[in-house]
Amino acid sequence: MRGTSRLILANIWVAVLAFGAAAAMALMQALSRANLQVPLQSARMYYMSVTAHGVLMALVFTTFFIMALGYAVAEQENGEIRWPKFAWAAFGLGVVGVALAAWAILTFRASVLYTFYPPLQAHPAFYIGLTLVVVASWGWCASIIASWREARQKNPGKPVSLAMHATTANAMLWLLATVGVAAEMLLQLIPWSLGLVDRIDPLLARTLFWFFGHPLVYFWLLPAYAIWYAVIPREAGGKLFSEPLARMVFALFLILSTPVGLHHQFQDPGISASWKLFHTFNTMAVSFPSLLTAFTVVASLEIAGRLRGGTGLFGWIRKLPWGNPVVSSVLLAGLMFMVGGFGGAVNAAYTLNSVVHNTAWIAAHFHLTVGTAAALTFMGGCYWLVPKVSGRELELNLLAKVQPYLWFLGMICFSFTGHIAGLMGLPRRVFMTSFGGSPQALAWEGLTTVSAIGGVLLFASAGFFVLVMLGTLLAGKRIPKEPLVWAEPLEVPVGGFHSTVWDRLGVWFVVAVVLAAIAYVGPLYEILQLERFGSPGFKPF
Ligand code: HAS
Ligand code: CU
Repeated sequence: MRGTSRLILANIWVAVLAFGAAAAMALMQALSRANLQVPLQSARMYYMSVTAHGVLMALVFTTFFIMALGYAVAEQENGEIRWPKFAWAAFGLGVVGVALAAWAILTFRASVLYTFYPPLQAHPAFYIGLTLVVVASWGWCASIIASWREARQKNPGKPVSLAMHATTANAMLWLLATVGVAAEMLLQLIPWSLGLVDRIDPLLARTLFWFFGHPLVYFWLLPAYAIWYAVIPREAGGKLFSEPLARMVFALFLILSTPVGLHHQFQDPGISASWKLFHTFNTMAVSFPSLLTAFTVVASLEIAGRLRGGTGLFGWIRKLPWGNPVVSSVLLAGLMFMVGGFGGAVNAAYTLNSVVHNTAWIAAHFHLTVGTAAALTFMGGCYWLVPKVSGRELELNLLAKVQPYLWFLGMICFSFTGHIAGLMGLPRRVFMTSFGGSPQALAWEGLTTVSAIGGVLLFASAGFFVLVMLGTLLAGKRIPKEPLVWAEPLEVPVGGFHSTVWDRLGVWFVVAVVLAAIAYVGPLYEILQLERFGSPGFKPF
């Protein structure tokens, strides 16, 4: 097996194992929130579990899959990745980081949830571990950006593939985003958890966190979009509707992903309404490339459906290969994202946000976005990528076929009820929802029960995915390895201003840095002007 394939599969292994462990945690939580008895149930167990679930799913599964996909794209582009030894070292560092953080969480030393807001305080190993994962991901960024530069230098005047363009935009976005969390870790959380300082400023920490936390959601989304644009049209038997439009989408995400973080802090005091409004405008702007994606990807699917003999206004939808799990996972992920994206627009409106903030609505929102648009696409992406890279046939095909549908059904039960219960006032992140049998709690009892059924279906789906991956990686029938082949555009772009301007990612990165600075210098200045008392750490669980 060639070196890069090993590196890709090593990343996939970490992703799959983290996903399996996190899925088991989730089952317990869904049952607990429906007030059903689960073994070892307690608040302490619940908050440990929610932390493990959030960190392993949202930070470990995603990041390691994204790194695997990125290396595969870069290898396809140039025949090899740049700085492979360095990339291996980064992988090793990432694994050490995950092990440290997982140790702290599983030994009840870090029940601070995946947003690790102070003044909840964790063991230093948790913060240091996650910081190592971030540093490791910088190694990935360096290798990807160097590979992108090499591709451009080798073929001057010729654009890199759309998949490479998307991956590079994502690496740049990530470099900018992680500045926020690195500052929070190094200047605040790590010294405070080590006892070097005894107080912390939660508002400053939250602001640095969300500088990172919003672009983080696009760091998850962009690889999914890369698959939607560059893989799915071909897999479905069609062509990409417009390549220049797709290139523009990724550049727009690079520019607009960061100056929006305050939409997570609408309810925080100490930040003026005008800055919140500025971030609201930017949030609406960053929804635009997703609307473009809905248009372009659905148009590409329509081409596929019609080439397969579909007729009439909607007849093409039936003709799509719904039995191919690579395609069905994306079709179902996209359908759910239509709802999740709509919910995002609700969140982003200040007044509506005050209704839904910190309710079950938010957890429902992000299970449709990162939990389905991204995660389900990544599972479909594994079915597509792993056989090609490992030279092993996909095993347990039937399970793979059923798995996306189970996820879809499970998420409908889990998420739709979560949205409704959230509107009724059910808080997010509470461990029992009965509130001593209050009348309000009786009203959402039916909903949390359906949600728990959703949890069971999701757990089954997750189990199927893990089985398919283990079967394939360990015992799949040997087949020749295959290169990654990207979807062809309907019309080959003929160059010109619109086709090339979006390829200048270096320039767009600079624009992104400037815009992020404009959006954050003011609020940070305001926060630092406030009289600050700071808080000691709390470890309630
Ligand atoms: Fe969000 C909270 C606003 C998108 C993730 N979001 C969260 C949290 C997470 C998250 C994890 O403004 C919770 C954080 C926490 O723990 O506190 N979000 C938005 C907006 C968008 C959005 C405006 N979010 C995402 C994505 C995520 C994600 C993407 C992860 C991957 N979100 C918010 C706000 C909050 C928030 C506030 C804070 C709330 C609070 O108070 O705490 C937009 O980017 C959405 C744009 C999307 C669309 C949909 C386009 C539809 C497409 C589907 C095409 C269909 C196909 C299928 C391909 C406009 C592209 C075709 C099928 C056939 C059969 C034909
Ligand atoms: Cu956000």
